[in-house]
Amino acid sequence: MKRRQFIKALGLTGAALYARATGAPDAPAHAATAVPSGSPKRPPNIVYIMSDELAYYELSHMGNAKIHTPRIDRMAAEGIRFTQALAGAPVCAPLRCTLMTGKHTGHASVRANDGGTPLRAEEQTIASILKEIGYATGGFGKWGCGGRDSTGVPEKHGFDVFFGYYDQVHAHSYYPPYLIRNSEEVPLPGNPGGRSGQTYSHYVIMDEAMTFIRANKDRPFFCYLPITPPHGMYDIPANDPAWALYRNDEWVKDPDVPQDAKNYAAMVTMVDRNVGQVLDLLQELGLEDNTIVFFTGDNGGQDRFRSERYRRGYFGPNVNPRTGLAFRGGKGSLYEGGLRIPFIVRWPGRIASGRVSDLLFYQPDVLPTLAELTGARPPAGIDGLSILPELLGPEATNRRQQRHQALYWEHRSQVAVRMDHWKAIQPKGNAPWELYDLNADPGETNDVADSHPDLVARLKAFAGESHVPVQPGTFTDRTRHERDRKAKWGSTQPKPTTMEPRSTGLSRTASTCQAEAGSPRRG
Ligand SMILES: [Ca+2]
Repeated sequence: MKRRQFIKALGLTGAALYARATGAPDAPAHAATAVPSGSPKRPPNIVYIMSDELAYYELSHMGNAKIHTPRIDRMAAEGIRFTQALAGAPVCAPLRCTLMTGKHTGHASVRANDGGTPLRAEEQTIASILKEIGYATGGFGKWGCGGRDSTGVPEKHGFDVFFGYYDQVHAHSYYPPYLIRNSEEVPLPGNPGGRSGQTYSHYVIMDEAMTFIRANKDRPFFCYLPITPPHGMYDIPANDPAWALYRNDEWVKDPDVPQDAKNYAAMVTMVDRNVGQVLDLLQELGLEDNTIVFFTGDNGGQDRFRSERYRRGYFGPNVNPRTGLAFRGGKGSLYEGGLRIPFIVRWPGRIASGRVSDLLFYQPDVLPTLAELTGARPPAGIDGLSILPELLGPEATNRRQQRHQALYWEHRSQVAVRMDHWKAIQPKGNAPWELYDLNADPGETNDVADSHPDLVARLKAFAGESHVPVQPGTFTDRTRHERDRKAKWGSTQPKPTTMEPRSTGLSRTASTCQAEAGSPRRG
């Protein structure tokens, strides 16, 4: 009997075998279907890179003519790219909650985007279920599911280590006086907060992530990278290698283009380099074939750097550069512009290269996917569905891909339901429900609710069943959380009324200091 058949016969996943070998808790019997083809020496490592705000059409392979993303383009060519991956919420904190817990926003404990609302103490996360079966678990970047001294801190939700920002307002600055590691402050030398300093926080965060991967190369690990670039403030060092890719670009030399827009593009290219660093490290360590790597955005794109000429933003985050077709809305909206995200997965030998999938799914589906992949036990009562059959193929998973009956979102006074190609949305409280056929009308311009009253009634009923009143976690003391929020501008300094633009080494003429960058939308 081949090893693969043997594993199947035992009904064990690689993680279960690993767990038995190490004395970690056994994987549950229900999780017996997910043995990837081949014979893994151990359950796969998982790297989940989530770039804050990077939009669906801001990648070169999606046709963006201004932004350079060679490594992400290559990753997409080597793996699978999804065209209908959706955020679980249109802003940072709630979507992180849906991602971590597998619940949609009608059940999530974090629905406010205030930066510190916590998960409840008993809630399980991707990290906690993987830790149970012996994974090393590390998070690096922006948490957003509970400030310090709350029930939501990452080290109480399965992370061996979480390094970066707990609070989203803290995360607006790349030069804060400190970052956080497992609720303790780690000083960053020479940083006053705001838009300049001596220690660029993102470099430190990426270094920690790479160190984590190296340190855990001999055991299964989950490396969660909810990195903050290109979220504003739009700052990147003048000597970052990303600028080299823009040296010959005419638009970067144009003094009429806001400096922040140039910085934004360079930040995306820095993220692109980071993706390459991770993939190169996995190759160097011989882990490529046993590591599944995700690269994704967090919420839908915001139409940044708008002008008379660029009404949907300078980089057109929600506009298909090849067709001109635009998603309606953007970050913060439950129209497609707020939800559509890039989503690429690469796993050499397990995921066929060059695939493009139109599977409709959203961030709550990631937890059950990783549970099925590893044999971890998903919590009861989640809303997500595993997409592992779509990723690995039905033969590797012994089952066909299930589809959602419907997907659900709520955000502030907006509510939306997606069923196959139909999208019902109530854009604000007490407004009439609208209905769009996304196959015929991906831009959501033609409300057909009046023609389909029965369908609207069904989707409204689904929305009604999907919502329960929010129950967030709690703080024992908000002092340190409030300190983190002030650290955006330095822990002792008041918020300045004007800002100095940062130079980039390429153009010193544009001094636009946009209100958007000064007080970025939360999350
Ligand atoms: Ca975001």
